[in-house]
Amino acid sequence: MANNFQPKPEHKFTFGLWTVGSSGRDQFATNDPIRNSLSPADLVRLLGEVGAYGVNFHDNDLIPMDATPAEADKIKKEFRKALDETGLVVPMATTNLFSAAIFKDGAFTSNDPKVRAYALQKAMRGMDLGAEFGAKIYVFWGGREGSETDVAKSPLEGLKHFREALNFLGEYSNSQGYGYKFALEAKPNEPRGDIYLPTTGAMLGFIETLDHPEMVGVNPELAHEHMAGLNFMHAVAQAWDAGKLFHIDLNDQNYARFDQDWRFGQQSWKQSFFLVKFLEEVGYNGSRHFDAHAFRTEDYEGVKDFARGCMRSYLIFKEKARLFNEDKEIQALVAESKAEDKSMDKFLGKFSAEKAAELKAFSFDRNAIAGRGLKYEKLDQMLTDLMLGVR
Ligand code: GLT
Ligand code: MN
Ligand code: MN
Repeated sequence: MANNFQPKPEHKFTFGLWTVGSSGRDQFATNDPIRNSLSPADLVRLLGEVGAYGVNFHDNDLIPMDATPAEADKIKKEFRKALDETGLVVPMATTNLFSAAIFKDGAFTSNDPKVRAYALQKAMRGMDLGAEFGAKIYVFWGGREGSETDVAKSPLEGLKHFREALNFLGEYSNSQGYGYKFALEAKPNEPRGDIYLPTTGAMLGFIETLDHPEMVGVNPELAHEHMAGLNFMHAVAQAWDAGKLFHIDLNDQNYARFDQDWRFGQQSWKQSFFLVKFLEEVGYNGSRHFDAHAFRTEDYEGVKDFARGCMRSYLIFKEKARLFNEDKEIQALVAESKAEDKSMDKFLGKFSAEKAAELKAFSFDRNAIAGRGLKYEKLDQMLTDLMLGVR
């Protein structure tokens, strides 16, 4: 039977409450929302209907900031009921450390110790809430951790404070027995002029300076690396290589724009193909989280189209990757381009003094090696043909 690209729980497709719950409001709009807010429980039902596996949330996506304890209890009960009804799970939770006015100049990296302490308090409470619903991954996206001007804020101090906060919260997680893995999400700018630790690569370097680097990894987002003009799959590969790919935010984005958070697969077909191929080949086993929004042209039927589209595109790329790997002509060219040649084995790999001496004495035909065509043009066009359905 033809692949019908239906999402199944084993695909681990998840969405944030803030993604399908987006009202379509933007900076240029009047206050009237395009889509009326749905309750967290109704958003879970919507996700159940389209076939998602899980739902993630910020503390305040679930419980509004000023809710009374009684209101919070009611929301939690309804949310739990919707999870039970639909079978959805909550693999990840996070704290909103960017919307409230108090975070105007940062949360963990604010110069103001009261703000830093408040941010820690909010993060601990958010971790309690996530743990209540079984979350095992805790994301930190520091949207306000940065500056527009460096006149009075030091990036060095910022890093020190960010490190202190993560060390504190790591100990908190352990002291409560939550067993969280932290996933740090980078973004180069927006809402700040510059955000500290702007790329996944920067995060990976920073993690090694923490007290418990083993519990901290990354949550790379396609749109954020594309904003920085980078190759997302390469960033993800580096995270994987470091054993740090704890979570991933899939969406889409034109290069060199502000954060667009589009439906996965909308724009960057080829990059997304290589990404999915990579994730499937290495056996990434975490959530495929869609951190994206439906266009503001849409009603809730359009939101469902958006969510289904994210998952469908992922499964199409996965199928195309399978076809790419099973295509004999393509694979013959891939093998040819790699120029497998055992004769160099004696020179490569681990250092030894003999190896080095022998290699230094060896004579290479540099022009002959350089003159070999690699057939990437042919292969790449074959991929285009495959993607566009004419192969
Ligand atoms: C916000 C941001 C995302 C982050 C979310 C987690 S919130 O929508 O744009 O990239 O992943 O805090
Ligand atoms: Mn984004
Ligand atoms: Mn994100």
